[in-house]
Amino acid sequence: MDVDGDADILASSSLEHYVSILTNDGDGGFTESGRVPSGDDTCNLATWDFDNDGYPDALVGDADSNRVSLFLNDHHYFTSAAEPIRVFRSFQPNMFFVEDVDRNGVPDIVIANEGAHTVTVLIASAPLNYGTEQIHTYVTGIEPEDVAPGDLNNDGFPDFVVGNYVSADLHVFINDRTGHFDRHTVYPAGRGAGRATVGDLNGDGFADVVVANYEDANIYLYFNRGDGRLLKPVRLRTGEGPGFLWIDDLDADGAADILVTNYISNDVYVFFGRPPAG
Ligand SMILES: [Ca+2]
Ligand SMILES: [Ca+2]
Ligand SMILES: [Ca+2]
Ligand SMILES: [Ca+2]
Repeated sequence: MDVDGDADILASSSLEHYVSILTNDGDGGFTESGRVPSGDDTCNLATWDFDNDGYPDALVGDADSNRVSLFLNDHHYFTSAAEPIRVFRSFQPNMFFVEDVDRNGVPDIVIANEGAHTVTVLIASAPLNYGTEQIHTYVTGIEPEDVAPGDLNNDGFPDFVVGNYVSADLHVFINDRTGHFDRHTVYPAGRGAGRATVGDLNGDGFADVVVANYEDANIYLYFNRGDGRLLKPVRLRTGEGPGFLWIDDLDADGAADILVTNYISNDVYVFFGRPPAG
């Protein structure tokens, strides 16, 4: 948030109606240095430098007021940025991400509308210019909870995956290289399929997908066939209520690992990948 090279944090407080900006002191400590107004039910936030001034800006979703709001960084930790400069309508927004989906050099926004069973793709023609003619809506499964980007077919254009909680499936939307996503494939998932994330689990250069099945207490690993299509999933048991997922090489042995946060059993599982032979 203050472009000093250290990782900063945005922490949301639904009860207090703001999102705290916690800046890294450089020695592992964090100081609250700003607050972005939010709503009654902050669902997600994302940062990106939308106006190219070198300072990350904040996109804040509020499921209660059905809005996703864009706040510009005023270089003083948002202290004077009380009003969003753009508000995007949604119906119970859940997760969203920022990515340049049409590769025109300008960031676009993709929002999962949990209450509308759709995903909205907002394409900007120029910085901050999200025109109404460039809003595209795609039907998902029932209650899309998460939407996550990744290039599934290695064509250089971001695709995205959607975890649908009630229909218990995974939708994979492939980019047609113009930022449109008219093609999608549905894969069965478990009960309460919610959080989904994309990463290369087996190091073959193709992005794989992990879905957390909240009510089944497991995760599904879908390996990429090498053409953007996914294989039948591998199941791994987790704690109760798996939610947040993270793919990274946590033990630095060259193989991707999976971290899962279990909301009901209140613990964290880490599945370590097998390092490449030799
Ligand atoms: Ca900025
Ligand atoms: Ca773009
Ligand atoms: Ca792609
Ligand atoms: Ca792979």
